[in-house]
Amino acid sequence: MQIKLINPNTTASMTELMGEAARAVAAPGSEILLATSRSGAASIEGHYDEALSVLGVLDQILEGDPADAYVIGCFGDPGLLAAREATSSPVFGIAEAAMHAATFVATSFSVVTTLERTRVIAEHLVRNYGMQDHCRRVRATDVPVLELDRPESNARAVILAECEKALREDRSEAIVLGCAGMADLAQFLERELGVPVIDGVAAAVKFAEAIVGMGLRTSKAGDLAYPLPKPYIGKLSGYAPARLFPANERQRIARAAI
Ligand code: 2AL
Repeated sequence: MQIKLINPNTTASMTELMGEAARAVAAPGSEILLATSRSGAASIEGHYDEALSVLGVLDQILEGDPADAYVIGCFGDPGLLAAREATSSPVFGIAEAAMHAATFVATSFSVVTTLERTRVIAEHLVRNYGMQDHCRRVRATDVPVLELDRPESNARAVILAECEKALREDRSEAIVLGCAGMADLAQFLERELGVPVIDGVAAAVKFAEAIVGMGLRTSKAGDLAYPLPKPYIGKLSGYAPARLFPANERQRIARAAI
């Protein structure tokens, strides 16, 4: 199966880092296709960055042959529900996947994320995903996303110290990593901390394999149906559902018939 891993930020080295984490856990029959957004911010660290990243994510879903599943590799899960509308292939956000994975191996977890200003984004997701009973706290480290990508930075030590505080002060039993750029830290942190440390990229890939393996697709019976055809104007006229979705669906039907 083909799983397309989309980095909603435009930093290609971060896509490669996520790709390594994805391929390390992927089953032999899974092909991980890497895609870096071609529009938007170098790193996503706030509501504005995040809102503007959604078009780049949708571009990656709408172009080319459909993948069997998509993973949105940013902890804000930008555009997750819009992406689920745009395709019937299952779409996974790394925050949603990581939080669900954590509940299978611990009754409580803490999220350790990047900047203080992004903490509220993760807190909103905790509520949206009904994880309030499991997530003890979302902790910020004030490590900027692009620092995670610099080998000489002290990000690793700062994140480890915050995880240790989480276990001590929150009494959490697992850590959810709150940024795709932390994907390469999971094993190191797990060794140091002695509790499950969940990277959402790996979790999302494994959930994708499971859901596709079960033959499940996104329901088109309700709010996740293809967007209603209507005119869009201005810069976004090319995104008009009337233009995109009939063609997209024909492509899918043709592919399914092969
Ligand atoms: C992220 C992430 O995963 N990628 C990015 O650019 N920003 N999330 C975060 N909390 O900083």
